Amino acid sequence: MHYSALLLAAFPSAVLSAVHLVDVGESGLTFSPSTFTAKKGDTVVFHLYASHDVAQGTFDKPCTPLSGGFYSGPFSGTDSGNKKFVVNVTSEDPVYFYCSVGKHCANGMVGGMNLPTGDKGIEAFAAAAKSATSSTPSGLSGGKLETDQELAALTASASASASASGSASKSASAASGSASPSAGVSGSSKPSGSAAATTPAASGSAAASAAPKSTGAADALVAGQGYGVAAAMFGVAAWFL
Ligand SMILES: [Cu+2]
Repeated sequence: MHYSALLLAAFPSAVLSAVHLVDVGESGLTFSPSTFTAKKGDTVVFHLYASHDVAQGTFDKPCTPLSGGFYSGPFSGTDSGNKKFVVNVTSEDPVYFYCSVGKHCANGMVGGMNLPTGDKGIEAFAAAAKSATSSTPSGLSGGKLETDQELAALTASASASASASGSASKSASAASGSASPSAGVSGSSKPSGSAAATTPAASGSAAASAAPKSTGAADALVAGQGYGVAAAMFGVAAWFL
């Protein structure tokens, strides 16, 4: 079960964007989930486990990085796996990704977002990867590494600037519209506060969800919208991990 799907089910009316959590190598050579559907404006959080990484590839060259695509950087550069690689979804085109470590890709450590079924689907991608040699991108790109603490701070700042400006979903759509649609994702990860908190009390409860307890989050989800909700949701989702 996808945490974001869980949250969407719990708060259907308030949620306009979602956070998709993907475990990278938590139990063997897998992305979990290996495929998922995401909408423009959503956020993908790759939770890295030792000693894996995640790189955006292409169907035609399964274990080779896509030029301009995302890469988490090597696991050794991610604070012993405490960090999470956060990627913004800027189009709904198919995105293929793989682990660039050793022969993980050839051995099935591949995944995808918004993949079609059939001959460009995940099974076909994994099959094509079997005979491929992995190459690793040169360095982190297309997203940001965040600790849990940074993600919590991000949630709090989103709610704070939302209550200061009062205008909201505009900046979320502007941010997601500015990225290259071909890569499907962008590296501009820090949301500059786009929640439309309706009352000062609402921003207070959003900030509460950043703390390691989840009780205040429901109020924040109801009161907010747009990216602020995604950020508030992240506070909740992170807590489940
Ligand atoms: Cu791996």
